[in-house]
Amino acid sequence: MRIDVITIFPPLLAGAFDHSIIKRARDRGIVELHVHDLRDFTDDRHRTVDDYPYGGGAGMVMKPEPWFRAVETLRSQDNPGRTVLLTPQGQRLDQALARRLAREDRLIILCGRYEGVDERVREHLVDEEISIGDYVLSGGEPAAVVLVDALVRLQPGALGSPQSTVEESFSAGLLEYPQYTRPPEFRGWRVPDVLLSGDHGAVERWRRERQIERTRARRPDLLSEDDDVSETTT
Ligand code: 9D3
Repeated sequence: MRIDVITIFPPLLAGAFDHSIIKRARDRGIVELHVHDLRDFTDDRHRTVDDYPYGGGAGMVMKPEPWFRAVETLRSQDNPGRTVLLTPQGQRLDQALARRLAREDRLIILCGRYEGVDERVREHLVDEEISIGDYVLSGGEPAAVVLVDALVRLQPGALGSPQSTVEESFSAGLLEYPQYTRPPEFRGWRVPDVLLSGDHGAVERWRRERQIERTRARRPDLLSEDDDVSETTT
C-alpha cells in the first residue's frame, strides 16, 4: 500500500512514522509512506495556503489551488486510489472503516488546519471525510498519525506474529481481559490463583468471563445482544 499525506506541518508526521510497527513495515516494503508539504504546491512568493473567508467571519480558510495541484500531481494515472480529508465533520473512524481503507492500493490523506478548507476541495477533490472522534484537535495531523497506524498494522505481514491478528479477530468486539506478570505478589496484591493454576481450560474461561464483565461495565455498546437503540434512531 502507498500512502501520501499532505500537510503544512510535515515534521509533525515524519517523526511518528519513523518508529515501531510503521517503521518496520516501511523497511520491509509493506507500506510506502510519503509526507508532502502543501506549501510546495503553491505558486506565490509567500507560499500562501489560506485566505479570508467570503462572507466574513473569524479565522482563515485553506485555499483550494494548492490542494488540487498537490493531489493531481500525486494521483497515479492507473490507480488514483482514494483521497481522504481529515476533518471534525467526517465519518467517525472505527475498525470497520480502517479495514475497508486498508484494502486500498493507494491513499492520499489531506490534513486540514485553521477554521476549515474551501468547500470545493470537499466537493470535487475528496472521496471521503473522516474524523477520529468527538474532541477538538488543532489540525488533521494527529488524526493522520492515528489513521496511518491503524491502516499499517492491518497490512499483511506488518505485525511480528500472525498470532496477534488471530487473537484479535477471535476476541473482536470485547475488551481485553486483565493481564499479569511476575511477581505473583506485589505490595500485597496477588495475581488471581487461577492464572497460576496451570489449568488452561480454567484460565480460558476466567479470561472470557472477565472480558464480558468488563465490556458490559465499560462498553455495553460493544455487546451485540445489547445494541443501543439510541444510536439507530433519531
Ligand atoms: C473553530 C473551528 N471549529 C469549530 C467547532 C471547527 C474545527 C475545525 C478544525 C475544529 C477543529 C479543527 C481541527 N481538527 C481537525 O482538523 C481534525 C479533527 C478533530 O479536531 N477531531 C477529531 N478528528 C479530527 S480529523 C481532523
